[in-house]
Order: sequence, then C-alpha cells, then structure tokens
Amino acid sequence: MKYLCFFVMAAMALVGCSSSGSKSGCGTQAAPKAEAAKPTAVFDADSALAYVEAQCAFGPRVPGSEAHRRCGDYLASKLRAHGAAVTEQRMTLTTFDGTSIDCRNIIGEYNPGAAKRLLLMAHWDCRPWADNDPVPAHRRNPVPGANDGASGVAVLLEVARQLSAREPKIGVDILLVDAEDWGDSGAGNDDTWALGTQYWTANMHRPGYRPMYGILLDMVGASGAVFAREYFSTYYAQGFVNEVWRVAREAGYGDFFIDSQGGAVTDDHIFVNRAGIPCIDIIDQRGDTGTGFFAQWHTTADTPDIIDPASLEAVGQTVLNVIYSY
Ligand code: AHN
Ligand code: ZN
Repeated sequence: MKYLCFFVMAAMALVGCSSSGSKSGCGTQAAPKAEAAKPTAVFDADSALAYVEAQCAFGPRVPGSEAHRRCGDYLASKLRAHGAAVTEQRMTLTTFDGTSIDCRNIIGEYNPGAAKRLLLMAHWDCRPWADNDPVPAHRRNPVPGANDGASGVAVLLEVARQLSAREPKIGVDILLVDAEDWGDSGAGNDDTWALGTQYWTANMHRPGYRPMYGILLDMVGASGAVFAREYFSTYYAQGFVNEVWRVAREAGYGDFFIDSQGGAVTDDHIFVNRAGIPCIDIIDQRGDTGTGFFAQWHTTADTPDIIDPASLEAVGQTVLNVIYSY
C-alpha cells in the first residue's frame, strides 16, 4: 500500500498537479492520506521491564503498607503523565481474615468521549503471605509480586505511554485494581479474592459503563510464559478470545499465545463478566509446576530477575494491535 501511494503521488507530480487550492481535476486531496499505511505502535519491552522494577523497588505492595501507599501514588502519577484522565477510587475493604484495609482502584481513561471502548485491567497489590514458598519460614513474608501483580501493571503503563503518543479511535480505560490477592487459598471460595474488582463492579467509575470487552492481564512477564485460552474467558467471550489469539499469532507471538484450552482461574475477570462485561484473562498457566502457575507463584522468589522482556512484549504488542485494529 505504501508503494501504491507513492506511485499515485509520483504520477500526480508528473502530470503537474499541484495540491494547493485544487478542488477538482487531480484526484481528491484527502485520498492519499486516508490510504497511508497504518503505522503500528511499537511496544517497548525495556520500558515495561523498568516499570516492573520501579514497582518492586517500593517493596511488596501489600494493602495498608507504606510501599502500597507510595506505589499507588506512583501509578496514578504515571497514568497522568501519559495523558490519561485519572480517577482514584478509595475504599476500605474487609478481608476474609477480618482485616480492614485501605485500598484504591486507579482508573485512567483515554478518549473519554468515544462510545466504543475497551477495558484493560491488572491488579497492583501484592499477596501478604508467600504461602507457597518452599521454605516454611518464608511463608509469613509478603510476595514481592514482580510477576504476580507488577507485570500486568507494567504492560499497561507502557500501553498508556503508547496511547499518549497516538490517540486510538476507540476509548481505552486502564483499571488497576487493588486487593486481588488477599484471598483464602484453602477455602475454594472465589469471593475472598479480587476484592477491589468486586468493589468496582458495584461502584463503577461511570454509571452505566459498558465497554465492548475487557482484557485482564495477570502473571504475564515470567520467562517461558504460555497463554492458553482460559476457561471462563472462553465461556463468556469466545469470539473475542479467538480474535486476540489471532492478532497475537499474526504478530509472531504464537509460541506465547498457544492454541490450546487452559484451566479455569479464579481471577478479577470473573466478577467483571458477572457484571455483564465480557472479559478475558491473559494468564500464564503451567502444567508442570504443581500449582498451575509459574514456578515462583506466591513465593518470595517472585522478583524482577524472573521477568523476561520477551513475555511482556508478546502481551503488550498484542494488546496494542488489538486497540489499533478498531
Ligand atoms: C487462585 O489461586 C484461586 N486464583 C489465582 C488468582 C490469582 C492469585 N491471581 C494472582 N494471584
Ligand atoms: Zn497471586
């Protein structure tokens, strides 16, 4: 297409057509511009990796901690710096173990006037206990959350940076949810997880908010990440799952976005789907670790050294291509 446009313009130059002030004759002035090859936003994986490291440098972002408060301020300021209209939704939540925690969901809106919208989500909190750590003494310590938390947020901060450089046709809302990970691992009860998302679905930042789809990113940065089609995502939004996996494959990320059915994961997207917004979960599921997730999941070893920028890129570039496909 690029070459065709060049040819047309060169031909116009040859026949002596001047675009200035000519309303007829030499074609319509707007045509070459409208047909220009779409530039694609290029996801910068090193920038995303730096956003993982910046979050982890605060320490574990456990709700109620100083690290959590400071990182929340950082995330809101980053979204503002990248041109989003930012809302901070503050709430006090009660966890399954009776702890009262001060939390906030952080929302960054792009193109607020657009009716067609996409919702992009990740949780930014850290689990208070590394209860899957192989060393018993570590299990009372919090999870550093480089992959479980920071990776999805980091991808969305880099997406935000790209959105600020080129306004999308559709509206995009980045929702960073709190208190996903203070759940009861022994209960088999979904409702103890994703407390920030549950608060948001009951109190949306805009009444009647209805994006076309949601995309949740969770544990998207580990080396060797593989994204199978998560069960609830397929159940609620099969067509969109297929679309996202096709976009990923066409961009060359078929080794990450594998063409297989994954398990059912309790995660933020469940509550978004229950609220009537079809929402998929891009989540790294493993069959060979014993937990279903990456090897350092809910351990004190979930630190930035396990993050591979190639995994962040596969997810971030796919999300950008989906956004700019509309
Ligand atoms: C359960 O462990 C039940 N679900 C995983 C949800 C999760 C935890 N995502 C991140 N941390
Ligand atoms: Zn977790």
